[in-house]
Amino acid sequence: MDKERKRLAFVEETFFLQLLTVFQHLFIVCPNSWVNLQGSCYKFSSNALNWNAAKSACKALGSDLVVINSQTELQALTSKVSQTVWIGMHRDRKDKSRWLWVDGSRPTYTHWYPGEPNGLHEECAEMYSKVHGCQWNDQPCSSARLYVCETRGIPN
Ligand code: MMA
Ligand code: CA
Repeated sequence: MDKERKRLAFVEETFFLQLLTVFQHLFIVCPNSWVNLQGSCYKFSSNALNWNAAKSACKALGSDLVVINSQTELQALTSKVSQTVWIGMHRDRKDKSRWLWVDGSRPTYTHWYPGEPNGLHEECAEMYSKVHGCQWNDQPCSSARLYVCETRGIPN
């Protein structure tokens, strides 16, 4: 009986956590001029900067360049991206054939444009606009681009 009670408690907890995941955007508040998408807050810049300056600009706002973890997240962003933007992915300085997100994680989900990445001297990743399916390109970090910052929301 005790075993059954524990099983039910587990089912209940799992169900509750899933509900929370689905509705977390309702419990998250984003700062003014940030967009709330599925529990994260995104800011679409109106100025173009090189990749490092873009990263610093996000840091100054208490965020970082966007980390895109899934197709779901990419699809949520798609309608907002009308020009090419920097995203928070760069080549690993220790092994230029590998990529890293700004949070230190290795990309699992990627969305490269056909034929990309194609340049070992193109060490930063940009995301093309929605008309190009928001696919990604490796690009010299010195290029000036709009950028997208991401931060976790403040619990409501
Ligand atoms: C540019 C540059 C590259 C990209 C190609 C695609 C000419 O170089 O943006 O990173 O791979 O275009 O044609
Ligand atoms: Ca490229």
